[in-house]
Amino acid sequence: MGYRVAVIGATGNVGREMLSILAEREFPVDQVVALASERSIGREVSFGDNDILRIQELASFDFKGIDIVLSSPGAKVSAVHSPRAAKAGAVVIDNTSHFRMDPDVPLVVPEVNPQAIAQFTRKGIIANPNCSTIQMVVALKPLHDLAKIRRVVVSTYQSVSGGGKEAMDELFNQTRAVYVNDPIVKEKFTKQIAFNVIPHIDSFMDDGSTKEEWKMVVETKKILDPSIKVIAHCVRVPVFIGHAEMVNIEFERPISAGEARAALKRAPGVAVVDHRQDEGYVTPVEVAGEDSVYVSRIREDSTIENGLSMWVAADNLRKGAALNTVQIAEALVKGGYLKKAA
Ligand code: 2RA
Repeated sequence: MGYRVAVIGATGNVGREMLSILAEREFPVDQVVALASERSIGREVSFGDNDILRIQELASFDFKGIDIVLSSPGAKVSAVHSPRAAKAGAVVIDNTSHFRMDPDVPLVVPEVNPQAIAQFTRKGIIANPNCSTIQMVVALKPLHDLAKIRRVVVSTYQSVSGGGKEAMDELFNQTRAVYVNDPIVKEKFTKQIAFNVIPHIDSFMDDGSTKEEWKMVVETKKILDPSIKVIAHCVRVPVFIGHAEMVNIEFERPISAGEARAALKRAPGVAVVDHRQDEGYVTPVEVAGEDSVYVSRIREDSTIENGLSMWVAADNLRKGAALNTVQIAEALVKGGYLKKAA
């Protein structure tokens, strides 16, 4: 016997991945409901290899009797429906930016701050961090435990799937257009994304940073340690799935590349592939479909005291989104936080 689970945004990139990971990891379910907006009604999505779920309308869905909600629609939709589901008695794991910085909502990466899960009782909601933050903090945590991080400078190389299905289509269509000499059509991205890179993800803030960059700063502080200083540079690249990050770290005490490599090898959720030779590192194309956060190119930075650099790559739809939400659900079950399955 298992739990009754609802997935909000079930037709999106992350929603479909949530359904597939729930099935793949054999999450104990009695019933799975796939919810989306009115325009998706009648569509079907797969749950595992054998089950097909018909999309139900989110707006009119009654959450009574649902134990867990995994939610990944737009932030405005979550703002309305996640509290509605929590009020009906479900525990909501929300993948939008809406609740992440709410002091009464824990922001959780199970390998980093599992203890925060217990705070879900305040609002019945747990927030899933932004994809680029998740993979970075999984790799930073074992290093912070080793030598206390003072400052992080991160540059991201983010795939278009982070922007949704339309963004993936735009990369595909523009790439094709370049080859057949058709006009480049821009809808989702502000500049051409095919054969280009764009230093702009999400809206601009007053200080000149983008919201994506701001998220990496404030979320890292909330999850890992408020004393860590972070500056982020977030860049969209013409890759379909898999985000990569070049992370430069300043510690309180010296730490060798060897010590860092050993700590990362022991860390949960991390895979180290770091051979100083051709192919001795991992790229986004290779991490698509994988669960781990891959760390490569670990080296000391002699330009600052106690400095280290590393390359971090992960599947943004899995560990950066759907997998992390399912892992939170698993932690809720393991921690005895949910009503015992009937
Ligand atoms: C992106 N951060 O890659 C988003 C997805 N959560 O655009």
